[in-house]
Amino acid sequence: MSPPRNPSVKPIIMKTQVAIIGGGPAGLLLSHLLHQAGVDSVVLEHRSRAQVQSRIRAGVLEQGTVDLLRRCGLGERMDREGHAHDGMQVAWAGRESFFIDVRKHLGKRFVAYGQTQIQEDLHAACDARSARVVHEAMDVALHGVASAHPYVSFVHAGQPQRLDCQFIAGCDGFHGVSRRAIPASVLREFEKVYPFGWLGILSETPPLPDIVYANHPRGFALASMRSPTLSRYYLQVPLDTRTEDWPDERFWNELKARYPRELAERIATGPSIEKSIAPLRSYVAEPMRHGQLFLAGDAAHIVPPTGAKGLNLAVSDVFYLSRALAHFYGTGSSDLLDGYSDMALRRVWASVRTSWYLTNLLHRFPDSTAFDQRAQEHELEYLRSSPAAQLALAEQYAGLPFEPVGGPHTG
Ligand code: FAS
Ligand code: PHB
Repeated sequence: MSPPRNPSVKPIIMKTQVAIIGGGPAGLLLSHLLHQAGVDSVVLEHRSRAQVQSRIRAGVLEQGTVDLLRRCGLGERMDREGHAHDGMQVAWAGRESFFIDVRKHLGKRFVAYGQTQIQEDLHAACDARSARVVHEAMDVALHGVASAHPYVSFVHAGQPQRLDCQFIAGCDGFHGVSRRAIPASVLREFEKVYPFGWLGILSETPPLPDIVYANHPRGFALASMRSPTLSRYYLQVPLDTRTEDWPDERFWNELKARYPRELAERIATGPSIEKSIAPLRSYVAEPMRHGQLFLAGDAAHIVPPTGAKGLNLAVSDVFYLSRALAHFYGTGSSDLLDGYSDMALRRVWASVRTSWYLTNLLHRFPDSTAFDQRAQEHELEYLRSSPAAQLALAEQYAGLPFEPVGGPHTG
């Protein structure tokens, strides 16, 4: 909570072309891309830089994300420390696992490189260009988003401030304030809450060579990594689970129980250095634009992490939005801005569907019937045995190409 304000104190006025709310991956990447296009922005983040940096979240980057980070000069450490994968393993009901070879099917790869590292790289890029990022910006409020002169008010170090701008980018995540600036009469919301969460740990142990998804009668499990010496594992747990009920030994025993023996025996155990629980939900807000306000990333949509899409969707939103804003400032035309929401939502819904499909395929639902169980097993058997089914999943998992300026059908 910000310190009490003196109402007689006049706010300090700042000016920019684009006000960005939120200094997570979406906000800082947008700021970076706009800077490269010669567009000025100011980022308002309500947490400290250290708090933002301390988050442990996503870990898998689609080919499109990898290519974009390289193109905009943010790929050097990712290429040095990231781990490129040709595909992922799926293990189910203790049977031998099978490999979905994304590279064979599509000639694409995906890279395991943590969101934490991306955040560090984005912060370093901000420092290198003396970007205007205000951390601990409190009481952020949007004003006049449907007018020609929108602005953002906030308090920093007890001092009221006002940021005059032409556009506002809402990159402040699911719990941010930007989405709430869209009138309820305009906003359409779509939500699906899953009856379980993921208990995740980070351990300084050598990971399995592949990312391995497991569907087991005891529940879903996932083996991933952050580096050759840093493993990331997840277990499906009931929604009322508490981390304190899961000491490391219990976690490791349960994780091994959900994998086939030949994989379980290769899981290196050790003390956890981070342990947290994330609920699973699908959420989409439409439209992703209202007046001069544009939503990007988790501010507009949430996907269950099963498909490793959340961070990648934030990147594609920001790519489309930065391209549209650069086009406006370069030509005066707002046609790409007018098309932003529809273009971003086409990709959002494709990822929401893929994440929903994988969540239903790989998790055990408390209320599933014997019929549901059989259908799930035969879907898994179809995926194991059908190259066409694997190609369809690989295409979505590796990420569809970003749409060109004219939209999906101008090839
Ligand atoms: P973020 O939430 O990352 O960033 C929003 C920023 O806005 C934050 O820094 C916040 O402090 C700030 N903010 C909020 N309200 C504000 C206000 N009023 N004023 C100013 N600033 C404000 N995705 C995957 O692909 N794989 C995963 O395994 C995975 N695991 C996840 C685990 C958790 C616990 C969570 C919450 C998400 C996970 N995600 C995962 C999704 C995650 O990676 C997001 O997709 C990604 O962080 C999206 O980035 P942003 O849109 O920038 O939102
Ligand atoms: C991760 O490494 O955190 C990760 C990998 C794959 C997923 C989700 C998360 O589907």
